[in-house]
Amino acid sequence: MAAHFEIDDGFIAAQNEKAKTWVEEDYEHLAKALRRRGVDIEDLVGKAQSLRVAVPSWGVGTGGTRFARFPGSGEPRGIFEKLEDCGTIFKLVRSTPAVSLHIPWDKPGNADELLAFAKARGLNFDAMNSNTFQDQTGQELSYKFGSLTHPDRAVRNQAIAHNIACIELGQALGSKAHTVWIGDGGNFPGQQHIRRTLERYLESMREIYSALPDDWRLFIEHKFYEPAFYSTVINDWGVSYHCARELGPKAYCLVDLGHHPPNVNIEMIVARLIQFGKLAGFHFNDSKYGDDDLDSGSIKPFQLFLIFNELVDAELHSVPHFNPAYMLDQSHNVTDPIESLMMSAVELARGYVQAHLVDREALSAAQEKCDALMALATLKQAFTTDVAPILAVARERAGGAIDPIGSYRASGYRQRKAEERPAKVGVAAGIV
Ligand code: RM4
Ligand code: MN
Ligand code: MN
Repeated sequence: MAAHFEIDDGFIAAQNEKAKTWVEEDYEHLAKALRRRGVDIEDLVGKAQSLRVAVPSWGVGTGGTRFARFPGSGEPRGIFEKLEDCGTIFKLVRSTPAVSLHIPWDKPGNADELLAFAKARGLNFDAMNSNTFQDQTGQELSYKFGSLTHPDRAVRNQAIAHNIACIELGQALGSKAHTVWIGDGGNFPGQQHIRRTLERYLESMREIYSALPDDWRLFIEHKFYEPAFYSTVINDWGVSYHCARELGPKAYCLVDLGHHPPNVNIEMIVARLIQFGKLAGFHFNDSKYGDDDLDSGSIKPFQLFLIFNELVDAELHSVPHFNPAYMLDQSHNVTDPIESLMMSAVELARGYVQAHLVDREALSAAQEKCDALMALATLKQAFTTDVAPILAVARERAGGAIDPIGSYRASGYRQRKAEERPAKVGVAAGIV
């Protein structure tokens, strides 16, 4: 592959130089304010630097809706170009060294070559994702009426084999987890036998589970509707939890924020899964109506904070089996995906740092005294603290950008990619 444009570290440092004065001023001011609250700002910088968020390979392409997709210029045309963009995000925000692959969308011709390409950019591979919600060219049997739960055993076998192949590829790439999300479900009442489909799911998943290496985890992702509009087989966290328990200790429940009906209390679900030792991790995004796949923190930032509040509480209490994997799962239909993913990674770090700011003694005291107002006020104090200087300093010290989006725009990356990557006719990157 010919040399492709990359943002160099010197450019980021020069951009940072321009912003340094305000960052230092704001950082000092915040350090003083936090000191009054008994908080050492340096601890929070350390926390911000410790948060790791994986980027979905499919998120760097422009997404679309069932109505249309409006391609962006210079978008990646294959897995190597997707990794280039992931490398750029990582360079600027420093919290996203891992990439999650979707198979067969990202199936490499040669796994070693892909691994070397990723390594050269400081990237590694997070959870693998299988795709049995779509038919591929040349595929023998159709998933139109289901995959792991299809009435025909031959279709189920094909879907099982695909999942096992994903795990094998993941082993070659150094991944340690496999995520299964199926589109299986019904569009009409009566279309599917509700209990039987779940029995078939478990039977199929047992085979996949048995192909899992010892140090791997299997993530079950639930979703209450779509593409099936009446019922889905793994419709909510309760079903997911049941299946994870049935399968065994390597199976966990993954929470995609957009996979719940509007107004569901997601932080409650998170707390319960933590309590039961079965939280796999997250597909972060935000939503207003359904699986909108909007940017994290764009619609309900307080909800994002409340989720992190549960996560930090579990971290501080060293809850057994608590080892959540964080990933973004978003569809960028009208923004530059690189900008959205960077902003979202920053939003997660913001929620995480703010959750570390919660005065847990005060919160606990308010809870014990049944002081509802003070409990909320304690959370609000953390949530309303502007931690932007902490996040900026954390990035800068790690070699990233004080202002990731400003620096990205100033670098002209997208324009350069538009020249390097003339659009392919009919390219189908992004979420369908
Ligand atoms: C699904 C689900 C999966 C993702 C696909 C593309 O709604 O969120 O995690 O892999 O979309
Ligand atoms: Mn998801
Ligand atoms: Mn989804």
